[in-house]
Amino acid sequence: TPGESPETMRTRVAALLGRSRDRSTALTALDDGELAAQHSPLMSPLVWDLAHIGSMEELWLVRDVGGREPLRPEIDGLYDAFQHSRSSRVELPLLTPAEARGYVAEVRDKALDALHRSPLRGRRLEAEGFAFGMIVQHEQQHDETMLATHQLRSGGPVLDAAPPPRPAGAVDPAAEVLVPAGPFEMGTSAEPWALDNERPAHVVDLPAFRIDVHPVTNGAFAAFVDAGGYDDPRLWTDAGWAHRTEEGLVAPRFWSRDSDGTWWRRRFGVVERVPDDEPVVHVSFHEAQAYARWVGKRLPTEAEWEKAARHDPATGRSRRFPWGDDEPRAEHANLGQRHLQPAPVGSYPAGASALGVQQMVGDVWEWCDSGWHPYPGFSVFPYPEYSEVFFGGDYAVLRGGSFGTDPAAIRATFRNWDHPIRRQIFAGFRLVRDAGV
Ligand code: AVJ
Ligand code: FE
Repeated sequence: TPGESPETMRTRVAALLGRSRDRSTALTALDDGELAAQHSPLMSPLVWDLAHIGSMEELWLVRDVGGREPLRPEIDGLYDAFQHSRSSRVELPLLTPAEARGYVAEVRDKALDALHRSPLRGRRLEAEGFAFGMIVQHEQQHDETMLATHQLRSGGPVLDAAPPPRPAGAVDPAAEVLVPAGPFEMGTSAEPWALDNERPAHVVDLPAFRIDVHPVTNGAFAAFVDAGGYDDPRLWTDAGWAHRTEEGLVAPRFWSRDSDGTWWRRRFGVVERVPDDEPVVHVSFHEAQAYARWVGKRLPTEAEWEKAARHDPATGRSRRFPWGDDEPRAEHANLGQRHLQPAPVGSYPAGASALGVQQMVGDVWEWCDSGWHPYPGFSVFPYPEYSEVFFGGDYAVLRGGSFGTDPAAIRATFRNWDHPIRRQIFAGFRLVRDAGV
C-alpha cells in the first residue's frame, strides 16, 4: 500500500500471517494417524507440510530478517523439499503432529518479534515487508496443496463451507470477446510482493484474438467425453496420448458414470452429481489441449491470458486484477476456500476484466500453452529454488488461482506451473482462437 507507515504495515502483515495460520490449523485438524498418512503418492503427509511451513518461516523471518540462531538445526534437512520427494516423505522421522504444532508456534512468536523489530525498509528483503509477504504466500500455497491432499483422502467430509454464488440471469457459456491487436504491459516491476518470476514489467505486442468469456464448463467437457474424445488419438498430442493411455484416462479425475450415463463426482468426501454449469476442474494440460482441438480452438499463451485479464483499452494500462487495482473482495472472485468448489460460470460479473472476460481470477487455475520460462530481464530473488531451477523443465504455466487460493497469494501477474500430466490440482482452462477465423 503506497505511503503506508511501518506501524500500519506491521498490523496488516500480522493479520495476514494470522489468517494463513488459522487456515493451516483448520487443514490439520485431523487425528494423528490421518496427519502422518500418505493420502496419495503425489502429496506429502499433511504433517510434513505443516512443519515445512514453519521451517521456511524460520529460515527467512527468524534467521535471516531476525538474525537469530536456528531453533532446531537438526530438522532442516527433513523439511527441505529438494532432499526428499513427496512420495518418500512418509518414511522420514518427521516431527509428530504435537511437535510440529509446537515448532510452528515457536517460530511464529519469533517471526512476529522480527516483524516488530524490522524497519520494513532499507535492504531489499525487508523493504515493503517483502520477506513477510513471501512467507505469507508460501504458507497459503502449502495450504492450497493441503486442500488438494484433503480432496485425495478417502472417508467422509471434514471440511465445510457455504455453497458458491449463482448467476443472477441467463448466461451464454459460449460467449467470446475480441482482444484487439497491439502492445500491453506484461509482468510487474511495481507490485511490492510480486515474486521474482513475475518481474520485470515488459511490453508484449500480440495479434488480435478471441477469448472465451467463461472457463470451459463440466457440461461442455462431458460432451467431449460422450463424443469419444478420450478414444480419438487425432485429438491428442503424442505426449498427451501417451499420458491418456498409460493412466487409462476416461474423464476428469474424481468423475464416475452410473449405469444411466449420469456423471457423478467425489468432492471433499461428498458424492454428488456433476453440475453442468461449473468450470471443469481436475483435468491435465493434455486433456485441456485435446478438448481444445475437438472444438477447433486452442489454449491461450500466458501473454494472451494476461492481456485479456489486465489490459484496459481505454487507458492502455495493465491492471493489478481483472476488475481494477483494488484487493479482491468477496464479490470479485471465488478465492480463499470461502467455497469448496468453483462457482457456476457468470457468478462474478463484478470481477470481469476491462475487456469483459469473467472469472479469470479464482474458481480454477487455467492451463496456458506456455512452458515455464523467465521474462526478459529476470533476476533471481531471493533464492533460486523458488522459480529459477524449474525454468525449461517439463512444465506448463497456470494462471489466475482457484477457489483454494488465498487473495494474498494471487494477482493477475502471478505465475504458477506444474507438470502437464497433473490432475490433483484445482486446474481447468478457457480457450482462445485467432481473430478472423
Ligand atoms: C509455485 C505452486 C509450483 O507448491 O511447488 C511452495 C510453490 N514453492 N514451496 C509448489 C512453492 C516452494 C510451488 N508452486
Ligand atoms: Fe514450500
